[in-house]
Amino acid sequence: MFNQLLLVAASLAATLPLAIAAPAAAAGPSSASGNPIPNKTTSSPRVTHTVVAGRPGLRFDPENIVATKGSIVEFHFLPANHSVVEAAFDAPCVPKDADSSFYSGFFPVSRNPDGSVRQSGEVFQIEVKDDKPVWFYCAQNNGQHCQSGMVGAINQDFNSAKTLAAFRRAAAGVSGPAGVKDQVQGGWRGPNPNPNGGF
Ligand SMILES: [Cu+2]
Repeated sequence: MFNQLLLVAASLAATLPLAIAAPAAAAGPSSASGNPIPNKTTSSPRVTHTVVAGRPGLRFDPENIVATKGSIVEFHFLPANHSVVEAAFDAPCVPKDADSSFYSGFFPVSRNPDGSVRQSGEVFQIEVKDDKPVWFYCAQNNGQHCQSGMVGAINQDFNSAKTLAAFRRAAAGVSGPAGVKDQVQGGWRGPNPNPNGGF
């Protein structure tokens, strides 16, 4: 009887440490194999906002863009020959006087043989640098695109008087031709990565 109790105690003593050790051992490999945090610090992919210039008519579509800092605005160009130029709010149809302001150059593109609309094989991309409003227009003077309302805004402040509607009204009153920069700047002009974007 006494020997049997000893045996039970001995077997308990033998199994208990194992029972306690098991969870620790199970926890060991996962912490030791270490997946140290990277999943939580990986930055999310950039958001790209597609804007089509020239559809419908003399418009950017969309013409009001809300974009966070670091995201990309990618302009696609329809026939016949549009452009995008950054302006200051108080001077629509005039290139913004800043080295960092953007100017895309022109994108001549013809329609398909069957008359349907296609887009330029090139796009113009800009990076949104901060949360401040950005104003832009098309500098095509054949048809006075800027004065006709081919303007747009990124991150306009709806609580201020500086709205896209006010910018468009001011553009309509510009008497001279719309201006351009000397060269493409402030963004990236290159092959269209998404020829169906915006369609
Ligand atoms: Cu235009």
